[in-house]
Amino acid sequence: MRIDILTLFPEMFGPFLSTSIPKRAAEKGLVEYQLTNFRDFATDAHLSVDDKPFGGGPGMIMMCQTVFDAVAAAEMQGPQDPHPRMATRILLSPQGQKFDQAMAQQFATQERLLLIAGRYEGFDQRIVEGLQPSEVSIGDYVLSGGELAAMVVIDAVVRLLPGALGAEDGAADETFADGLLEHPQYTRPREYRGMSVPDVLLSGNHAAIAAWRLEQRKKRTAERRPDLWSAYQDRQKK
Ligand code: 6GU
Repeated sequence: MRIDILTLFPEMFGPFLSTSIPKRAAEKGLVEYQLTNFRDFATDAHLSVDDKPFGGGPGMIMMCQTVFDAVAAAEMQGPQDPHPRMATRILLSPQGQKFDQAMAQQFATQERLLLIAGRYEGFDQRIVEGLQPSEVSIGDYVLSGGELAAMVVIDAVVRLLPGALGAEDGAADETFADGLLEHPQYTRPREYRGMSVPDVLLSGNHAAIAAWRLEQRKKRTAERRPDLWSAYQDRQKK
């Protein structure tokens, strides 16, 4: 997979892409990252990438030309094969569809992703019309820009690429793969400040452990996430 990231702040991505699983996936050749700065495509003396909204209002709007040119330049780069020239384009925006595990799984099947992270009050609507990206939000709160959202999407996607997770990282059948939250986990010591590890986990009885864990997952999901719990129950009925 090739992932292009378009941003005004490429320096935000350095530590993220060179740490842990995103880094190891690149080292294993599963993914290649390419950063592009919109500013490099500015054409005026001030290197403008934004302008005031028509009709008035607060804040500044990402303008068309730098974004269209940056996308065209990024998609021209990179090997044609196996990467198709046009990427699956993702524009990070609070107006987007809410990101979830199913979306991460769909993106993980693509050869080429291109993430557009903006600052300011948003994008000129003709960017959305002209580039036809998937508009993605990571939740109902306001960030100062799309960069953190882009990192969230990249992290969730890259760990799904076959071979990205070592055995010690656990498999992809964790929370949300089957729609239940995770069960509680314990490690040494067996007792800490008067708190003990549940006996069943020390029993060596694998069937009993699996049954306990499933019960815990259901209990947690029912208590904490009624939305996930009803969806799970609906699926069990089918
Ligand atoms: Cl994708 N961008 C911004 N600026 N804020 C957000 C977001 C994205 N998702 C949630 N909040």
